[in-house]
Amino acid sequence: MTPKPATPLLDRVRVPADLRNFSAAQLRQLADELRAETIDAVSVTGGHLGASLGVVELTVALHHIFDTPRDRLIWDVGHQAYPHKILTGRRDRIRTLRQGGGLSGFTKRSESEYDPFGAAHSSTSISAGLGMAVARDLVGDKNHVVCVIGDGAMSAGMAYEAMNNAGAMKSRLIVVLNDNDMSIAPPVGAMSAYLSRLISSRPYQSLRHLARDVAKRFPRPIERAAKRAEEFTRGFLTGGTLFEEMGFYYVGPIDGHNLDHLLPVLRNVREADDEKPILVHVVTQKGKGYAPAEAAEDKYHGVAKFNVVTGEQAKGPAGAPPTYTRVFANALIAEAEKDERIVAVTAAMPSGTGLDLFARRFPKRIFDVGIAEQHAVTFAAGMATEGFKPFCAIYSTFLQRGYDQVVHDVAIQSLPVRFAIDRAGLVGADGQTHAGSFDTAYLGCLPGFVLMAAADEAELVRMVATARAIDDRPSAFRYPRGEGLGVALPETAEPLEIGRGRILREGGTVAILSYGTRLAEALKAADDLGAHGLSTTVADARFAKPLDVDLVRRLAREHAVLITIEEGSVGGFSSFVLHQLATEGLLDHGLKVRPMVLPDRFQEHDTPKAQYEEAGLTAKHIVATALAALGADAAAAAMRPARA
Ligand SMILES: Cc1ncc(C[n+]2csc(CCOP(=O)(O)OP(=O)(O)O)c2C)c(N)n1
Repeated sequence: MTPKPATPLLDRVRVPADLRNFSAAQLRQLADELRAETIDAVSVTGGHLGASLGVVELTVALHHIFDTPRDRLIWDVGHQAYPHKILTGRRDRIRTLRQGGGLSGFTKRSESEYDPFGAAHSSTSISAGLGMAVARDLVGDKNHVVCVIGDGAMSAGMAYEAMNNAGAMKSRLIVVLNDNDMSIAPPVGAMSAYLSRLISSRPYQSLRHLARDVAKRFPRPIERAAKRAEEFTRGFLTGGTLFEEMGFYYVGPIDGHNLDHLLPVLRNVREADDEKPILVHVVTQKGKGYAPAEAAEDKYHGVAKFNVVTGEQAKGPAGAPPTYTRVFANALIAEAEKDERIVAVTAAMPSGTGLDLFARRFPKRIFDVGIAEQHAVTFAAGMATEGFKPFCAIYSTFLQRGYDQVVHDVAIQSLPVRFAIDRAGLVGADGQTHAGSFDTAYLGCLPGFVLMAAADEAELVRMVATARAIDDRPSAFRYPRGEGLGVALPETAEPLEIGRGRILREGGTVAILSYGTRLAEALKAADDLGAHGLSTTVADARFAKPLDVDLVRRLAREHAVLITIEEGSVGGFSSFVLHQLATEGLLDHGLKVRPMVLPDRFQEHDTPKAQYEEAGLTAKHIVATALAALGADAAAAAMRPARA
């Protein structure tokens, strides 16, 4: 074990007020200690290390200059907020990050008054900050609002909507653009290219220039500025940036690891009382100060537990089955070999969705559109109108952002966009904000959609083939985070018959109709119920839409209890089954239907196992549901022969 780093100054900081009187030299040392503490903590918990290391100095500077929590500090995404958490009263729990019962991996209002806005999905900070600034103005308060947003997050529409609005408002707002020239993967798009040009055309300004530049712009320190202006060379050019055209004062670029630059600039920005938003362009390095992170291709965006000395990350068990993500990617590549009209679309998640593998094989047929799910969906719709077969791979949780585009641009026009919905269901350590709970509900209500859920990785392969074949309407298939079950994959992927489920086990009393990943638990439950003498049918619906109504009818007519189970919210598969049963009058004759869905609350982060337990979606819960439905007497009677 590596000895824990000595942290004499950090030990003195319980809340940011404790560092406000530190000298510049002390702040520099504090930053070093904070970096060491962050590395040490994340080596134990895993998490978003790279982004946090890139903002260590910025975090120290912001809390030194601004009066948090009265001044509002909003971290976009919130994945870079570990140093912020350490400085804001949460150091004692920092080694519980992302663990059950521990700190969230993102900012969260319920966790601390220093987190004025919760996040995890990107590009919300300027909107939220502007709302706070305008609210402040309405009540006549004077506090500052500071939003820190990454260059990757700047690729999303929301950021522009907010800047467009902010630039036209007479409200004081400070936006710190944390430009590390990285998203999770290298950033894409014209804005990214623009920022690179901006940086290369404006070398870091000297401290004297920065001070003058800032002073010159803001009326409040106008006298000082006037005095200073004489000290500086004439003809210094400022302005003309895109941000200025949008109504912001632009300050920068500034070396975000140099406190000697950050502190005076932020101090000046704080003093400016102009009724106008300010954008401070700060250049940082993702993974800064930890060699393995700096050297990693993704700058250690998200890591497992790791050895601090070697940087080696903990690996999963050897010989583990491939992840669903990888199975999807390989299946899509196989389909694309056969069909040159297949193209793939990702919204800044090439590695997360497995499409980096597709990109290696078909570099011209993959489109990374940036963190821009709305655009990704409509872009895919546009390609579909031209006869291409777009597979739009987006996590369930992030597709929420593109919902109107799914409805208006894809579904109403019945365009054959294929949605590959990764991370469907509970996701473990990333918690509430990343859980893929709602896609079946929010897509299932749309006319014409074909919806599938994979029960295992072999099913996923077939669903990719099925989606390719569906060329007259939109389709989606959902699959979970993590590894498959280890089942053999089909040599050739046969498309499924649309709207047909399958029966895996025939029984008499109880029917379990599973949609997606809980099928293995349903089979286990059937074994257990068998041991109780209850003969159980297990079926895999495969499709939520169109629903296999023949299968539903049969299960309803031939069993006393029908349990549906899915890894999704109410309003999804079970609701469609219940709707069908009610419509056909199949509930009128004593059938006991028990829908098992995710609980009607946002579940906290934890291990997946603990989350399933809490959700009540395990074999044990299915058995208990069946027995309770049958009633104590019936269940006891059913159990008797098993014991005899
Ligand atoms: C709407 C949405 N889509 C995708 C993601 C996944 N995601 C998390 S962080 C990240 C990259 C953010 O890049 P940047 O803003 O530059 O911050 P950095 O990690 O470089 O500090 C992405 C794509 C997300 N959080 N939200």
